[in-house]
Amino acid sequence: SKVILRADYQPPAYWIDTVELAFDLDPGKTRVLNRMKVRRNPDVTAQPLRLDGEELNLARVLVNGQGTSFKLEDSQLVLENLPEGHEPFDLEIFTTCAPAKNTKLMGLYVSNDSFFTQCEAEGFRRITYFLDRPDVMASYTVTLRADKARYPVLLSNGNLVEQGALEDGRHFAKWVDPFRKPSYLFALVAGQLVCREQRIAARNGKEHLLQVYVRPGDLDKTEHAMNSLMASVAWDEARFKLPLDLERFMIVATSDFNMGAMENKGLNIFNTKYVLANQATATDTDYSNIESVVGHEYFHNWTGNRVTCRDWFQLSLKEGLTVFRDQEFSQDLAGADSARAVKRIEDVRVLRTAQFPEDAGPMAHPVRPDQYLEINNFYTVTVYEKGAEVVRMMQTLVGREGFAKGMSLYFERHDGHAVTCDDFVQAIADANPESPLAQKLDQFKRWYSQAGTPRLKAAGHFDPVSGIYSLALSQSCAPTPGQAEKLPFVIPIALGLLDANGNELTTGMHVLTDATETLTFPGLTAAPVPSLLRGFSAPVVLDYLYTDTELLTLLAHDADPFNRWEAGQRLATQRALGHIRNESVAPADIRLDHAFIEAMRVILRSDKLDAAFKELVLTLPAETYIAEQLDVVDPQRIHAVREAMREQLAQALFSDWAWAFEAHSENGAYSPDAVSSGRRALAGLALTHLCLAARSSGDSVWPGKALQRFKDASNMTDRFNALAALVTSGHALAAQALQRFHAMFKDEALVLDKWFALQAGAPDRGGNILPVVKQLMNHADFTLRNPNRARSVIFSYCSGNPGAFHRADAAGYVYWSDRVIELDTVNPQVAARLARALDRWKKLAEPLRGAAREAIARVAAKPDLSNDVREVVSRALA
Ligand code: HT7
Ligand code: ZN
Repeated sequence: SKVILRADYQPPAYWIDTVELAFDLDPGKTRVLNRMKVRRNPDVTAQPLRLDGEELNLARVLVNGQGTSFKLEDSQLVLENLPEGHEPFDLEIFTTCAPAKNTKLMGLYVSNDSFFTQCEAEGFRRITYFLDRPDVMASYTVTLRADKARYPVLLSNGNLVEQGALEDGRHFAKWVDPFRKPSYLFALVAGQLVCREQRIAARNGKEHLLQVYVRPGDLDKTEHAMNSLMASVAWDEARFKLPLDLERFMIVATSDFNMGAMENKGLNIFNTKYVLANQATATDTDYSNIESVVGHEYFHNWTGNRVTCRDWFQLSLKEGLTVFRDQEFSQDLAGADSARAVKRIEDVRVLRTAQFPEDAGPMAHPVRPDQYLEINNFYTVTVYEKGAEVVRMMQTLVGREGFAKGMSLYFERHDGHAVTCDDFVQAIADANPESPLAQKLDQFKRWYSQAGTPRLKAAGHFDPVSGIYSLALSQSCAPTPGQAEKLPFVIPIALGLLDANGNELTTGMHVLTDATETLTFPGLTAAPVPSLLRGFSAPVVLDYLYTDTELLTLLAHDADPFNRWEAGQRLATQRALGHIRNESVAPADIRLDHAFIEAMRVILRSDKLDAAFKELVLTLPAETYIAEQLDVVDPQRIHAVREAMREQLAQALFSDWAWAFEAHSENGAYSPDAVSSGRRALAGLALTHLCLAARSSGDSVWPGKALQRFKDASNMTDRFNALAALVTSGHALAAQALQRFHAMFKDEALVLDKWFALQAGAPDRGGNILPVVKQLMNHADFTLRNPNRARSVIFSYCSGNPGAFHRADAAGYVYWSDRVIELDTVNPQVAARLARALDRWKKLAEPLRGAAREAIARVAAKPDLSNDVREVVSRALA
């Protein structure tokens, strides 16, 4: 295992034109016959053919029907005596593998007695020997054979061309994919599945068959996924003129899956979490995640599948672009401007709480990384979410129409090919030659090559004599691993100026390209309030020393809803930081000022704002976000201060919360639309605060109401919010509610995940959570082998509950290292994600810092670690 460098890219020495795969599916020993047409790449000097393969048993290799000599070297099958010249030759390879033993869930594996595959990024080599790299695109024909009673459904990519019975109760199905594809998009599924079907007609009148496959019993949870798929097809046609290019498009759900979903051509495979929903089992958040993941995978059909990546360093070519597309899709579906803004705020919240820390930590890497040891470690928030922000900036710089034109040019140029991030930016720029993107193209590309979050400093000065307001801007970017010096970025800054009464004086867009620039605004009579980086127009940290008065003006009046929310977050963050730093005041004695509380009350009571927006404003910044604003971090203090602030808001706004709860609780028919889900979210937040207030007052009215609501709720959102209100407020009624919840949903795996996660993520009171987590792991329903279940307990504690995890006695860290080591033997990908929980250990206050280092060193000292975990822990210690 060695580090792979982007700079070392070489085109393949051979091309594989066609692949005929025949599977005899058996959980213990599956036989795979792989017949390929291979030819030398005329552009590359002659060399042996090196095929990738992992955990395969090789039985036979034939070249043009004849046996041939071969070597097995470092997980590669090396063939030296191949026909000369550039004519295609037949290569036949027969191997077996053991799907039932495959706990890594990469390649071919068994889940609930069905077969599934996961080939991205390098899983196809666990199925057969192959040039397992995305720039080798081939045409696939696949024959599946299996026991008919046990595996009645046999699926692969493309179209079903033949099926029938075989001897001994077996049957077969033959699938032909009309599109050439890289091996990572190969898929097969076999098992006892049922499906919801929908026939649709495209704009050109062509018919398509859409199918969502699930286990028998789950069919009543497929309507929303199907609706989301139909909406995705319609949206891509309407917004980008990109049609569905297949007669048949299938989604299959499995409960054992490393990630969210996979865009295999015509046969998407999904984690059940992103397919199954009905009002009794899924929350509004689940509904909205399903919509965006179904959209995301569908949109990959063009951005990823029709045009794919030349190599894995270009991953953001498909992922950043496709996240951008799914974000736009969800915004467009949300409808009203205010609902779009809510979605934007949610996306930025993810970026700032997850990606900004990544960009400041040991795993920081450019959107287009330069090196990796294990590519699975680079399916990151940087490649995905920051990548999406980079695409969004392109749209901002060329305009919405210009961007659509650029997309068309991109497909005109590259359809059917494996290309690079540069090719994408070039197409968008070439379609918009007058745009600031085209004019600053090379500089813009630094967003792909330089890691780290830029800091944008802004300082205003008003000269009452000349009436000129000047805004001095400067940008910088801290060093990241391997990149000491950074050059200036192209930063689009959407801005507005408000007068002291909140009236908008001017708005505009400035594209900052130099390290420092000063903007001037003449003709003013008083110092304005600047509203900067509206809509979060660039993924940067904005440093502007806002006064409370300015922030209160923005919170009350800014025409840009994002910056309205942002002003509220800044007010809260400033207060939290002040209290965290002032160690002479115990969290219990913290007092929030009148101005802040009143501003929050006004938002909560507003008759102009949507409930969803209010919920976002009234939610305090996350603990991880607050931690990023500090040089030295004491997670327990951050937690205590944030909790104290919540309790204060709970008490000070008690009657307002009570009003909010009553006014937003309704018992009409359930619908997951933006307005209804916003109302439920606000009612849920209100109930949490009412239970928190009861905590200090000792009053049991609201906890009693929460329990009643928990029992009576007609949908999972209300039920779960009520349960969470009891659990997070630490009320005695929580125990019976939890017990009842488990009894109600004992057969619903995804609901049990919520039950586990809620307890592992609950606020720590006197160190009680770690013992709870250990108990949960002993629960009959717990298993380390199922990634969703492992995440629901272990990740909810180690990554989702900093106040409980960072214990002074270091027991949280010992638990973490034990789990990383244990998980690594089962599923290295999941283990490596868990390993990232201590990424930011260097910021921790002593003695936590030393204890965390020791725990990481303990993992690193383990021999035989996977590349996945090895890469994460060695970077952390570097
Ligand atoms: N493109 C998909 C990535 C993915 C994946 C990667 C590594 C290991 C397992 C995986 N499952 C899915 C998901 C996506 O971005 O759409
Ligand atoms: Zn994706």
